[in-house]
Amino acid sequence: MATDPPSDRSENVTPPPTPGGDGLLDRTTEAVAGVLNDAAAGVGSLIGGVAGLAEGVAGRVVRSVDELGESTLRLGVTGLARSGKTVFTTALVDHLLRPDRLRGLSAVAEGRYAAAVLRPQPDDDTPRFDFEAHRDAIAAGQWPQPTRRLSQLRVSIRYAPRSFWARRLGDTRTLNLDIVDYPGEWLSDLGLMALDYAAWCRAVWPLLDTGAAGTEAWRSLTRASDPAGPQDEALARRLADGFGAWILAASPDDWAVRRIAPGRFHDPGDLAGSPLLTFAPLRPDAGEPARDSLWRLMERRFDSYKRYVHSHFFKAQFARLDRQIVLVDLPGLVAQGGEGLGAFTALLDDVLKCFRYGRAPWPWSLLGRRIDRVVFAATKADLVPSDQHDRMTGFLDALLFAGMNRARFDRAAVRTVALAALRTTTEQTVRRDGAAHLCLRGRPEGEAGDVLHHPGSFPASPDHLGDAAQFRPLAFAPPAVPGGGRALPHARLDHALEQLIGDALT
Ligand SMILES: Nc1nc2c(ncn2[C@@H]2O[C@H](COP(=O)(O)OP(=O)(O)OP(=O)(O)O)[C@@H](O)[C@H]2O)c(=O)[nH]1
Ligand SMILES: [Mg+2]
Repeated sequence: MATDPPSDRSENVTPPPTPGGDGLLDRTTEAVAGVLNDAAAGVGSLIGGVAGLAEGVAGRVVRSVDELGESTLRLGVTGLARSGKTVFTTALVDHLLRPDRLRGLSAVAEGRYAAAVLRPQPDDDTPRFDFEAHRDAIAAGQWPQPTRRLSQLRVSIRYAPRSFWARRLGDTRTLNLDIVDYPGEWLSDLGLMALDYAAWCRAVWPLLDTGAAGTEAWRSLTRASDPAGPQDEALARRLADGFGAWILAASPDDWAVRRIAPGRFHDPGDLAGSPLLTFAPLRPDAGEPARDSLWRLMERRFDSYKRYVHSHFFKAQFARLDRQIVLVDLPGLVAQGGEGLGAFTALLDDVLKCFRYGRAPWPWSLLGRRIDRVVFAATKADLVPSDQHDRMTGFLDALLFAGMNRARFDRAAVRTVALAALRTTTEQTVRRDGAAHLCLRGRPEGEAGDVLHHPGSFPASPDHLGDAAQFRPLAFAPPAVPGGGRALPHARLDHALEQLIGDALT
């Protein structure tokens, strides 16, 4: 509904920031029109350029059927830290349990979706996804705590098949959907799998010049350590601890470091202090060090680490996934100015290689070729007015162009979508100076009341990141839980779900 522009006294309007302005507090409404016009102009050409990219051709339903006649599908949910995995998984399960907002899922739209329940998960050695605790946090108006480990939950869905005759015979079926939430950082180990210790050291070495303040001592120690020296455990420990601190001190968008960082150094969990994580890079030009050298000790542990992540994660979990959603916090990435985007894209490209069909090169071929549907989702789309959502997907399409093209060639269905697992804002059209502007209304985190806000213009493509100074999203708190047992608000979560599991419910 169109409304008159609110006055500064009666409403808290946040128009888009202007370069050089004071960002969120800048109330220059003319800037709204300029930025929106710019958005409209850029988006058409971009969408034209990427149309059809995400077309998938996989038609086969990958699922196993057990002795009860129930089928099972394993869905992986991943993304880098804070990309929205826990909120997405919580919202997804909540919607499956009360599907009144899942009209984009064909089984719901066609009246074939009966009900879903939570059931014990199949893998006793995997932590359970704590759905109830995360749902309670959201209901209390808070975001869930960070997680950083793999967890799993089984949702069993009862549905009627699409076939007319099966329905006439009263046939209903059960799909066990096993959702596996795991840190995207672990996928950076895929790159490691292809390297031996010497090649890894050569990849890390040029990055030693860049490093956050406080890591100089470790960098000097690393440069000074003699690879041919004795197997000194205390030195190995100091080098490994310093290496871990260097990784953690790297800027969150230093994707070059993230790519070569062994995934478990980010969050060692049970592996903290174990020999598996007591390795670090050494000078890669040391020739052929002796068997009892520091180099050989590090090399052995590097190999043990690779074996561990291969058997405990890639083989035990990753290779068993049928479908995958990768969450990307695009508003966050763009708001940070997109620094390091090249290496981030390379990481996403590595992720896409894992899902390749056909001629997957080693080490990806070791992982099996099970996944045939991948959705890359630009999350937190509720922080961007919906008239700019095409820009978000266009941006993601452009980032993934090469990888998606290759995956499509290899007959995997790869899609991109802009979604909000939990919509924290509603939209309101504000008219000013004869122009209509779509603004967001929501409660900023830590504040009591709602504000009306415009985040500015989302850049039309990675090439337009220079314009990103004009984009400033606001962090909103979770919305109040709707009454009457209704499901939480979302944006396009049902469309992503249809891409991921729609065919398994037919
Ligand atoms: N507006 C909005 N914010 C979201 C949404 N999903 C996540 N967020 C924000 O992103 C933060 C991280 O979300 P999580 O779901 O905890 O992210 P994660 O990927 O599980 O993070 P780790 O467990 O730390 O790896 C939340 O605390 C929210 O601030 C969403 O749908 N909309
Ligand atoms: Mg989490």
